[in-house]
Amino acid sequence: RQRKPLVVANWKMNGNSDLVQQMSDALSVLKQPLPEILICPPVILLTDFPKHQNYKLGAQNVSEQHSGAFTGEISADMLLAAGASHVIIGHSERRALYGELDTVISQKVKVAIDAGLTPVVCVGETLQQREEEKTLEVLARQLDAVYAAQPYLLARSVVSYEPVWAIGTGRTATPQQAQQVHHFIRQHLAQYDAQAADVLRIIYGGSVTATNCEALFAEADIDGALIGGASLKVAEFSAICTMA
Ligand code: G2H
Repeated sequence: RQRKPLVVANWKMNGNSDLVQQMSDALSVLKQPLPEILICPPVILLTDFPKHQNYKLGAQNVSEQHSGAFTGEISADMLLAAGASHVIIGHSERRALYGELDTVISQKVKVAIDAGLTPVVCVGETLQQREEEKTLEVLARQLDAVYAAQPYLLARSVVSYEPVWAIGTGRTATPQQAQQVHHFIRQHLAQYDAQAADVLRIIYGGSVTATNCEALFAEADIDGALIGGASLKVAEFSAICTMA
């Protein structure tokens, strides 16, 4: 495979320093070859992780501002200083629950990359949009918002496809459904930078488990997974990493 698989743990608003220790210990004994592994805990836990491990660290959000009077926000530079190399941007929970629009998501991607963080840019359609056969249109809009005006950002990004109807619901897209969308995303982005689109990691998120991950990873355009619920279970997350 030309693209190294990437497995991302999105702890969301869960976890504590005990889980940090347990997860770190479990991952440290996994045998090679491993995928690239990225843990995204709540930011306050970032500095609890031991340094120089076989995984990287990321945040789940970042401010679109550099510094200043923005109460409650955390900047890209602060994330870097806390040990993060990556940041999840535009997760559907940020879009739906915190009103993040395409414009702010686009700014966040630019600010993250300018600071030296790799963004994991999340896109995905709701159930209603899928049923109205608007999936590809919605994805194109979400992707264009980030890359149309700033195509150079593509070469520094990871994209995550997360159908909203599959998140935390136990309902996964079938490997074929996901592959179809991943292929569309790669083709769509090729108009901005064909070479970058070819090597872009496009990972899948939405109720991924140790049981369903292998079939997803077997698809040509699925380069890994973004895992929520199952990433809090040390044994299951470790197992998923060994299968990627
Ligand atoms: C999608 C996913 C991880 P879960 O949000 O980002 O969560 O695996 O719990 O569906």
